[in-house]
This record gives sequence, structure tokens and C-alpha cells, in this order.
Amino acid sequence: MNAQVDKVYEQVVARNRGEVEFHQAVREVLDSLTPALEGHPEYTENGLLERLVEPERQIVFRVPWVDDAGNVQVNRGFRIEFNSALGPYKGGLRFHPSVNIGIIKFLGFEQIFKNALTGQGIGGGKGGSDFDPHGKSDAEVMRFCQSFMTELSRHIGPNTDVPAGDIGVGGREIGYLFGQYKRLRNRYDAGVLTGKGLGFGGSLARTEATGYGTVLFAQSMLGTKGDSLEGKTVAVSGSGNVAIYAVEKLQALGGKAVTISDSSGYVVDEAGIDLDLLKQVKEVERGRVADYAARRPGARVATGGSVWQVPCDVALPCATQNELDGDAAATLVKNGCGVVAEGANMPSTPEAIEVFQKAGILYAPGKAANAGGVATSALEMEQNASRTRWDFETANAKLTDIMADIHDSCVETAERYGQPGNYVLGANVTGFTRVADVMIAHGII
Ligand code: NDP
Ligand code: 2IT
Repeated sequence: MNAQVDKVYEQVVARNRGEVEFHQAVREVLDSLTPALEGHPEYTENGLLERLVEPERQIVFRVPWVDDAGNVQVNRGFRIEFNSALGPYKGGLRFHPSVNIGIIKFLGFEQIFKNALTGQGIGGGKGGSDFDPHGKSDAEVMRFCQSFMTELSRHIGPNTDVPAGDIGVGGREIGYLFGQYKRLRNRYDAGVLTGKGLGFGGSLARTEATGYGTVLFAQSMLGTKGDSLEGKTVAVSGSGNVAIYAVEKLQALGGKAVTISDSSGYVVDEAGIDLDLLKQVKEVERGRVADYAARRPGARVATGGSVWQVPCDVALPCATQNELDGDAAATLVKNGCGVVAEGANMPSTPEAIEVFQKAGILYAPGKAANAGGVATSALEMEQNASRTRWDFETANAKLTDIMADIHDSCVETAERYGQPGNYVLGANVTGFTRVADVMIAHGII
């Protein structure tokens, strides 16, 4: 790190006390920017780093709602409008009991660079609430979403800020959120949210996009070594939207996913995950991975440790931040894993990343590997703005092209800076320069 980077990082820690995930995300980006700052005094002169780490706007609000028993419940809502240099703020909403401002800020910060990598003219933002949808009735989820949107609707719009899903926010929640926005604003602004149902402006391939994109990225990385996913054994964590469609794409490309997980444990299925059963249990029944194992001969449930103990060629962390630590990374490497592509946001700890990089394996950070979700959200916005609707093949082909482009940009940047194969540098420097150059053009704002 250079002195300026150190100073900015220290300021972030001092000004955002206790927000450890945000500190971690900033550190990871700043650490790899040193080569991009050298020879570019304009970035320093224009206070680029200082401005980038400070969100343009932070909205925190009360979300009161009434549960089925008639009790008043109060949650906290967040929307961090981080950076709008490249376009309207864009990024998901997370509903999970662990949500706090530091987590939303880390996600919003990552989103700036991820969205820049897509090349689609979208700024970075993120939001959510400490509401836990698990175990809630549909009616409770609806009332919560309506209360959440009652405040959020003042701050968003198709050209201002466009939320979507993330952990705990899928098609059901986006439907309730859209309904309430439409009612409050008396505007059918289809482009105000993405991840919508297909009947009201949703895009084909958005549901699949993040998981598909992550696997496409892993395939491209293997391609640089003349290899492919065909015949590879793959450890996948999570069992939500990203994990399910990662498994689907893996199978299409000849790979075999042998694990899934959730917060209660993990399942090993040596014969390969049964995708239809997984979708039935998780998407239709909203069940647990143990329910999958109970109905799948040969699959076993494990409660201690993690999926990273299961020998694999490729690892796809698709659950949540910091789910893969230094020890898990060492175990993966020891067992012969040669590729890690992050479907989740910041799933690998800094120690884990160091292990991967020292071992020289192919490692893709989430902001590159999981960008297919937000990229397809931007395709949804494009369809909404022009009142058109593409078929699955069209949307999927665009997603595939965008992922290839992100991969190649990371590779080229890493090579240009003398660190071939360093996807962390490739992603951070590419994203940063795209945003930084536009921020300079816009003046000090
Ligand atoms: P879902 O809510 O559909 O699924 C989340 C999965 O991760 C569930 O299996 C959940 O288990 C597990 N999980 C969540 N939190 C924890 C935790 N603290 N400990 C253990 N397991 C946990 O979310 P998504 O699949 O959409 O998101 C997964 C990851 O991908 C997140 O990091 C998200 O930010 C990222 N991402 C998502 C995108 C999208 O388009 N949806 C786009 C890009 C990134 P349980 O049900 O037990 O909580
Ligand atoms: O982390 C992410 O990129 C997402 N949750 C998707 C954001 C979006 O706007 O589609």
C-alpha cells in the first residue's frame, strides 16, 4: 500500500467505527489500486479515493409492521446510494437478521466496481433490512415489504435508484415491493425495480443470471489454461438463487456439483446434486437442505465444518460473506482445488484470498464472477425502457457475452500491470479506472 492509500483506509476506519465488513471491502480494493495510482497524479489531485469511499447518500429508516398475531414489529431499513458516476444507483436489497449499516455499505461499495465492470452505465447502491423472512407467512412478508417500500419509494426511480433482490429477497418480495411502489406513486415505472415477475416487466434469464454467470466465469478462467469444467467435481455452498442456477449451468457444461448448504449445515451428494429435487425443496417448498437429503438416496447431511472439506476441483462459494476462511482455503488447495469463483459477495476472507494467490490457483473475486446478475438487471431496465421483451436465448446470449467481456477485461488489465492471472487486480483496477475517469469529468461533486 502507498501512503495515500493508508491514509484513506485509516480515515474509513475512524469515520465508520465498527463497520468491519465495510473496512474489509475497502481494504481489499485499495490494496490493489497502488499500481493504478502511480503515474496518475490526477486521481490524487481530485481526491478520488476520499470521495469513492464516502457514500453519496445514506438512508436509514424505521420499518414498522404488524405480525399475524397482531403484534407490532419494528425493523430497520437501509439504502446506501454509494456512487452515481456511471448511472442510476443499482444494487440489490438484502433481508437477513444480520443486516446492519456496515454490511450494506460493504455491499454497496463492491457494487460500484462490479457495475462498472459490466460496462452498462449503472452506478452502485445497496439496501436491505434486518428483517428475517424465514418462518414468516406470506401475509407477513407482504406487510413488511409494503412498509419498507412506503419509505423507500421517496428515494428511488428508474433514473435515480433501481433496487433488486439479494439474500432473502426474491420474486415474491420484489412483487410486493413493486405493487406498493406503483400504488404510492401512481406510476407504472417498470424500471424502478429489477428481478420482477415475467408478467410485469421481468426479464427472462434474470433468475438464472448470477449462477450462470459465475459458472461461465469459471469456464473462461479454465479456458486460459486450455481446460474446461467438463468432468470436474465442484463444491457449491448455499442453496438459494445463486447456488441453484450455478448447479444448473455446471451440469449443462459437464461438471458435477457434489455439495449444497444453508445456515443449518451442508449436504454431500457424491452422485451429483439432483437439480429438480433441489428446486422443489428450495424454490417451491422453501425448505432446508436437510429436507433435500431426506429425499435423496445416497446424500448425507453434515453439521460440523463446511463444504470446503469435501474434495473438489472447483469451489463456488454462493452463500454469504466470509464463509470461506484461511483454513478452509488451505484445505481446498491441499485437496487439489484449482479454481475458485465467487457467486457470493466477499465470501473469502483476506486470509483465504492470500492462500489462493500464494498457491497460484485461479481465483475470481465476486465483483467480477457474480456480475451476471446485475448485468441482466441492466438488460431488464433496457427492455423496460424500450417496452420490449426478449426471448430467453436473446437475454442469455447477452449475459454470456458480458461475462466473457468482464473476464477478458480482467485478464488484460492484470497483464498490463505485470501481474498476469491476478483477477483481483484485474477487476479492481478496471472497475476503478472506469469510475474514476468519469468522476473527474463530472468535477468535484
Ligand atoms: P438466497 O437468499 O436465495 O440464498 C442465500 C443462501 O445462502 C441460502 O442457502 C442461505 O441459507 C445461505 N446463507 C445466507 N446467509 C447465511 C449465513 N449467514 N450463514 C450460512 N448460510 C447463509 O440469496 P442469493 O442466492 O441471492 O445470494 C447468495 C449470495 O450471492 C449473497 O452473497 C449475495 O449477495 C450474492 N449475490 C446475489 C445475486 C443475485 O442476483 N441474487 C447477485 C450477485 C451476488 P439460509 O436459508 O439457511 O439462510
Ligand atoms: O450483488 C448483486 O449484484 C445483486 N444482488 C444483484 C443486484 C441487481 O441489481 O440485480
